[in-house]
Amino acid sequence: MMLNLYRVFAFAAVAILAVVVIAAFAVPHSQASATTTYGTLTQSQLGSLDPYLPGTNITVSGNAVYINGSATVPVLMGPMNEASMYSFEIFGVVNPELHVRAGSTVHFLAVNVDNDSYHNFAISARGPPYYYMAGMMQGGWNGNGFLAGMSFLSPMGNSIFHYASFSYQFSSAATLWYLCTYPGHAQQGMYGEIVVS
Ligand SMILES: [Cu+2]
Repeated sequence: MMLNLYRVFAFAAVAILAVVVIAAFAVPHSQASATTTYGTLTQSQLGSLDPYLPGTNITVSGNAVYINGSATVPVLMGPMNEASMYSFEIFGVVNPELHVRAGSTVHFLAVNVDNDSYHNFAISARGPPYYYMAGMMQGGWNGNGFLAGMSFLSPMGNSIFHYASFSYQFSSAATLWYLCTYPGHAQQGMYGEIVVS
């Protein structure tokens, strides 16, 4: 009898553990790749990426960028040629609306082109208004509310640009947001909408 009771407890413990593990890996709406990779680019490497030229499955119209299937999307952070340092530039559009076809896997390559500020690029289900500590309000870039992201990237210097990249699958219809979580930046307007349909 005691033995059976132990078996019941053991089974219950394993079942609870399984539920906890599954819950920990469950991500609403979408699924991010396991890793964000980091590195640097020279000026000529950045130029050869041609971050202004829409590639496969990309069309640009007005202030919207349409991602019509799996694609590579370079994201310039803090472009010096724009009016505000609190901006992203994607295929020449400042803080564009990203319209993503559901099911697409997007490879984001975020490059800090600002010469005097840290930036990052995170994806969140939580929209504006954002507070000064936009990252803290969601528990850090990989905490609750964030679906994908990266550490802060150093400003460019000596023609060396810091980048981070990750792939993200937009698996089903959703309204999401991208933002910079460096203190004050999203609050100042460094964000944009992602419409998955
Ligand atoms: Cu920023």
